[in-house]
This record gives sequence, structure tokens and C-alpha cells, in this order.
Amino acid sequence: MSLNFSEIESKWQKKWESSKAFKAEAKSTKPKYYALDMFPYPSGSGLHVGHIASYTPADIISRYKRAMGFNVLHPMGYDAFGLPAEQFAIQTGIHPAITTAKAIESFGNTLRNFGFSFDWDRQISTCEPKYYKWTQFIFLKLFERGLAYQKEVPVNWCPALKTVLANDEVIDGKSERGGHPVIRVPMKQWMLKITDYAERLLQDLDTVDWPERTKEAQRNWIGKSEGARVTFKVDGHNETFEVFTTRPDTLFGVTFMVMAPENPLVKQITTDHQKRNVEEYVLATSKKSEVDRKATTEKTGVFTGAHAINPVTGEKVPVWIADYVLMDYGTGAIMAVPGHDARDHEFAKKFDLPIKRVLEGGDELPFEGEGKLVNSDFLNGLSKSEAIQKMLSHLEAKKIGVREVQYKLRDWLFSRQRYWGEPFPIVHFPKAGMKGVPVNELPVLLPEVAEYEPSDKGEAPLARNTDWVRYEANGEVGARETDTMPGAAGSSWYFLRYTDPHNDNAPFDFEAQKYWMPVDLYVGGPEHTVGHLLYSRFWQKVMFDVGLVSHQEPFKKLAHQGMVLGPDGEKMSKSRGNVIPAEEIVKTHGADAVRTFVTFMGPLDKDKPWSPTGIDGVKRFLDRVSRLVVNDDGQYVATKEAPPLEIEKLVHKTIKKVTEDIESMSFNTAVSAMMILVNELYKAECRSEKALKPLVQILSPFAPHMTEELWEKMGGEGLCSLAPWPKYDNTLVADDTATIGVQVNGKMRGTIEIGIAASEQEAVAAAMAVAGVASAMGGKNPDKVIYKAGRILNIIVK
Ligand code: ANZ
Repeated sequence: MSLNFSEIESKWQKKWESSKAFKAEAKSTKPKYYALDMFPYPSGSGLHVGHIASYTPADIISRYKRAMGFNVLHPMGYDAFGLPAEQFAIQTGIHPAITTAKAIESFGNTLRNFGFSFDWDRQISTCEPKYYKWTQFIFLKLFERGLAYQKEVPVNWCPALKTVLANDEVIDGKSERGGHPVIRVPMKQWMLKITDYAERLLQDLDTVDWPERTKEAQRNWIGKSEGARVTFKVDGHNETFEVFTTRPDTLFGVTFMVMAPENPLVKQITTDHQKRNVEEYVLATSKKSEVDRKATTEKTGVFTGAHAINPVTGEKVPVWIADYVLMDYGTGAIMAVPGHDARDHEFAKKFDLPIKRVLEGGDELPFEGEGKLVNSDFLNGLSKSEAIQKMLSHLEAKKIGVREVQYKLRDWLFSRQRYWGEPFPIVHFPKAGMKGVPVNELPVLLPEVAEYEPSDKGEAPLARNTDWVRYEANGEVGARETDTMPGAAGSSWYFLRYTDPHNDNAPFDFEAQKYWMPVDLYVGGPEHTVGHLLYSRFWQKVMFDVGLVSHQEPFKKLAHQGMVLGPDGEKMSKSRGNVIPAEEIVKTHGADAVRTFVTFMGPLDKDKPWSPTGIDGVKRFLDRVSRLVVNDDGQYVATKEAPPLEIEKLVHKTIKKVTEDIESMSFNTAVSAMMILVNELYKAECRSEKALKPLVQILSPFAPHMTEELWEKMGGEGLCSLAPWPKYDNTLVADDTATIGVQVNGKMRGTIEIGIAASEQEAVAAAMAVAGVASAMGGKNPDKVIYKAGRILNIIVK
């Protein structure tokens, strides 16, 4: 019989809650630490072990930091607007607010059952009016600064979901949720001008401690390219057009031009002879998604009948249209260099267009590497980078081109034709135009509607409530905006709200965010790399410019946790039937065992299959720890005896190892180190409190309940969760000690026995305890120290 975990766990959860043990202090002299988990979408299907695995790391860190003397903010809340609750409402007629509230309650119970040390007083939910009031307020700030605008844009329209989707919500031409086909149609949409922040979003990546692959993914998404914008004349027309190229060095290799089919100039320059072909091709392209167009399928295109004049060579080249040229990048037209660009090469081969080499190198064309320029007049013999520079100067001198920087980043499509989201605080007046709702009228409450389904035209359900839509001001009747904001609106600033969650006068107090921000550790899945993590950085920067916040970056350190796979090694899913629900496993094994096991399974960022025998093993380990203190008959068996020196050394080594491993988030190795210590304690039959107390403390962030119980039994002071983190003794940690001579001003004054790994400071401290050394120093402080570990210590005093 080991300790009854379900009794113990609920006992300590109640104690923590009633004593507000994990409350973040608004004012404190302690240093602050802000540890954040990406908040969940409260779905009806509840939490599974994967969720527990993702919340355990930041909880371990939070508990450790509290013990290290930090004022810790470790909050939890809910990303509560979104599609599933709305789809459920469409099917059942039950208001999404009801479904969501139920899911939130159930999530909260489960999270409490796992003993996460959240400050529950700071819980937020993005669908509550007192929260989304401020989401609307921040939107108005964007609107006032011209960073929110409406535009007719080709959007990803999903007929099945009846909504527009963001690019990152579309995977291979299908909706991320549900896998329904997505087509491109023009529609008036709200856009946020994230592109204005492209350079800052790029530069400031250098200031944060994030996984390199995540930073690189953001860099690629922002996609900065440096090059030139070059002007071409259309032969026989007054028209000119521009192309964006990153390779102005290849201007002598241009053999044709390609325009995006949507380019407005296409109509004007197309010859009568080619008109029909061109129109057919334009129509066919409009049905293709952006993703399909970017995919490297066989090249297609049509000749317009027109020619352009190369401004550098004066050569006449044909102008084609092709769907591999996109309208919304660069200028929507390119100069094609089939000798040195793979896509242009493929196109030239297909349509029998000339191919010219202008760079030496490679056996075959296209050659995309570095080389000397050839067949290029005044560029001949130059390297690629020299030629680029020379051509840029030439273009600028002749006024036929300018240097230009382009970003792949697009503005953020910010509206949805859905019900369950934040209403826009915007009214459209026929005469006065578009106006923001006055701040004192916020929140613009989500109105009741008879049906949650969008209309087939794609009009949002809010449009059905005509009473609500009508808005009169200054004698003019206007119509409220009926689109709603996307899920990522509320999640783009929630980390700021936690710093001051109950503020009714502002999104948060300036001083509160100044104290707590930036988030010191942010833990979440790698799937948010270019969505949430980029949007949040953008909003933070806008709020910085508005003067609402004092930091440019929201998340100082970021860590991704890997996925917990099903026991079959596959991604957990209902259809596979391999989901391990959190509520079931906590009943059979207890929170402590699950928490410890999910960290023990392997390195944090790796995907790991769930192992039923693995968790049993960890459970046995925890039981073995508790039996060192209380035996199976419930008797207290720990002793006051000092542990043997070898055990004491191992205890200190283990403290050191676990401390360092927690710092580096290497939790699995921390658990193994504790397992080794426990084995040695059994072997040595050592039950010394002096060894067990620190063990219980360093195990506490992993298995917080049973360690509280053992701590209490051993007469530990206060809560184990809040007791100061044990310190290790360096002399005990060192594998070897050496006797070294101590000199004062070069003269030998005594010896000390000290660990080879001891620091200079420790060596000096030890030396100053030696009578001969102390008297030679005459009460003065060392002016300089020369310390050769394991060999000699020389203290200089003036
Ligand atoms: C001539 C050239 C020669 C090019 C060469 C490349 C290699 P990144 O680096 O991605 O910015 N391009 C420009 N606008 C385009 C559009 N709207 N749709 C499709 N392609 C476009 O790529 C810039 C290059 O992509 C540009 O440089 C242009 O082709 C093409 F040996 O110009 B290049």
C-alpha cells in the first residue's frame, strides 16, 4: 500500500487554492518571472495527455522559479471564440456561449486535477464581453492609425464552411479544419497592414531567444528580397510596365517577359489575334488557388502578341502571360531569364523560346549558381555580386530602374463571415463614411441571431439581426459592420491582459505590463510559428507605437513541446481511437505520475509515443520515494541520522544536476538523476531526513502533491511548493578534491582542501578561514586573486 494519491492530491489542491499559494503579487520586491502556456481552445472533447504534456513544462519552471525567490505570473485562460462551438450551434441551435462555458468549466476542473500552479484569479476568456471590449478597443487603435482597412481582395472562400480563410488555414487547397475545398473569389474584407511592420518584425527576431527553426520560419514567411524595379516599354504602345527582379545582373539574358494573367495591362496590350486565347487563359487561372499556382506542375501560358523593349539592350522580346507569375508579388510582371532561372527555363523549353547564357558555370542550363558574367557587354568578367551592383548603378543613372526591397509577407486578412467572433466596432454611414464606434459604447455586444449559419452569399449571420445593424448618429442612419474578427484577434494580446485582467478602464494598466512583460518563457506547439506568433508580435509593436506598452517584443524565450502520440505511435485522434483522455489517466495513476511521466518520456521538443508500461514504471518510482518516508503500514520511517558521506555527495550532485536540467528544460534527464539517487538510497538503506528533504523538494515541481505530503510528514516548514530551493555544496559536488597551497602576496601561508570544481570565490572563502592566511591579510580585502584550480591560490592585498 503506497500513499493514497487521489486523497492526497485533492487535499493539497484544496490547500493551494484556499491559501492562494500561487497568486502573482501585483507589487513585490522580488524579481518577476512570467511563464506562459499557449491558452487552449475549450473544445467539447476535453483534454488529453498531450495537453497535460504541454502544460507541465511551464508549470515545472514556475514552481522552480517560486522556490528560487521569484514573483511568478503563471496564468491560464481560454481562446474561446472559434469554429467548433459555432458548427455545433448550427447543428443543434444551442448558443455557442453555452457550449463554450461548459467546456471551460470542464477544462478548469481537469487542469485543477493536475495540480498546475496557475493563478486562477487571473483567468480570462476571449469571448467574454469584458475581455473583447478591449480587443475592439485595440482594433480601433489600428483603425485610427490606418492599419485596418477594407479592400476587395481575392480570398480563400470555402463553400462548405461558408467562410473566408487565411492562407495559413488552407492546406493543399483544402480547409485546415474539415478538409473542404477552397476557391479564390473577390470579396470585400478587412485587412490589417502587417506589411508596414515587415522590416521590424524581421529585425527584432535577432533580439529574442527562440528556437532557430522558428525564427527562420518567420524570416521566410516575411521573405525579404533585395533587387531592382526595372521599367520596360511596350513596343508600339505608350505603355510602360515594371518588373521586380533580384537578378539585375541577368538583364542581358532576358529573352521574354511574363505577366500575371490578372495584370490590368494584359487587356490593353493583347493583340486582336491573341485575344481569345488570352481571355480563356485568364478565366482558367481565376479558378486556381494560390497554392496550386505555386505548385511546380507543368508550366502553362499564352502569348499576348505584344513585345517589350529591354531598356538596357534595346532588344525586342515577346510578352507572355502565365500563372506562375503572381499578381500580388512585386509588380505582377517579370523579365524571364531562362538561362538562369528554373521556372523560366521550363517555360522556355515548353514554348520553344530562346535561352541565353549570361553567367559562366555549370554544364547545363539553367545555371543558378555563382559565376563570371558573359555575353553581357559592360558586365562581362564581373562576379555575380559585382555585376548586380554595377547594373543597379547603371539603371539608376539611366533612370530605367531603382533599387527595391520586396517582402513576401501579405497584409493580414482580418474578417470572417461568421457568428462566433468579436463584432467590429465600426459603422458604415452613407454620407459620413466609415466610423469607429465611440470608446464609451464599447463593447459592441455580439447580438442574438435566429440562425447561426452564414447566408449562401457569404453574408455574416449578424446581418440577419436588422435591429442591431441599424445605427443612428448625428441624424444619419448607418449600418454596423456585420463581419466578425478572426480567432487570432483575441489571442494576439491576451498575454498583456493577464498582467491586469480585471481592469475595466483600460485593456491593462501601463505599469502592470511594464512590470510583467515581456513573457519570460512561452511554451506552445510549433504549429503556431507563422500565425499566432507573428500576429502577436505585430500587435505588440503597434501597441508600442500607440504608447500602450513598453516593450517591442512580447515573448523573450520560446519553447516548443513535441506531441504525445498514441500508444500506436500515431497522432492521437478520435477516429483512430488512440486518445488517452486526461481525466481517465489521472484517476488510474494520479496527477503526479502523469506529470512526471510526460516529462520523463523524452526531450521536450520531440514527439513521443505514450507508453502504458512507462507510466507504470514512473508510478513505481514515486511510490518508492514515498516509502522512504512512510512505510506500507503508514509508519513514519525517515530518520534523524546523518546520511553516509557517499550519499550526501550524491544528494548534492543530484541537486546540482536537477537544478541545471530544469534551467535548460531537460526534464527527462532530471527525472533520471532522481531515479539514480533513489536507487542508491535503497542500496545504502538510508532514510535520513537530511537526504530525503532536498530530494522531495527537487521532485516537487514534477510531482507536487505527494512531495507536499512527505514534506509535511518530515516536519518541513510551510508548503514544500514555496520552500526555498535547496542549495548544493560545491565541495560535495566536486568529484575530486585537492590540497592546494595558499599564498598571500606570493608567500605561502597555509593549505586548503578544496574541490577541483570549486569557484575562485569559494577557494578564497576557504582560504580566509585558515588562520595563517587571515593574519597575513591583516583584515584587508583581496585586491587581486590568481587561482589555478587544483594547484595554487595566490591572494594579493594592498
Ligand atoms: C529575373 C531573374 C533571373 C530572376 C534569375 C530570378 C533569377 P524572390 O527571391 O522570391 O523575391 N518574380 C518577381 N515577381 C514575381 C511574381 N509576381 N511572380 C512570380 N515570380 C516573380 O524572387 C524574385 C524573383 O522572382 C525575381 O527575380 C523574378 O525573377 C521572380 F536568374 O528576375 B527574377
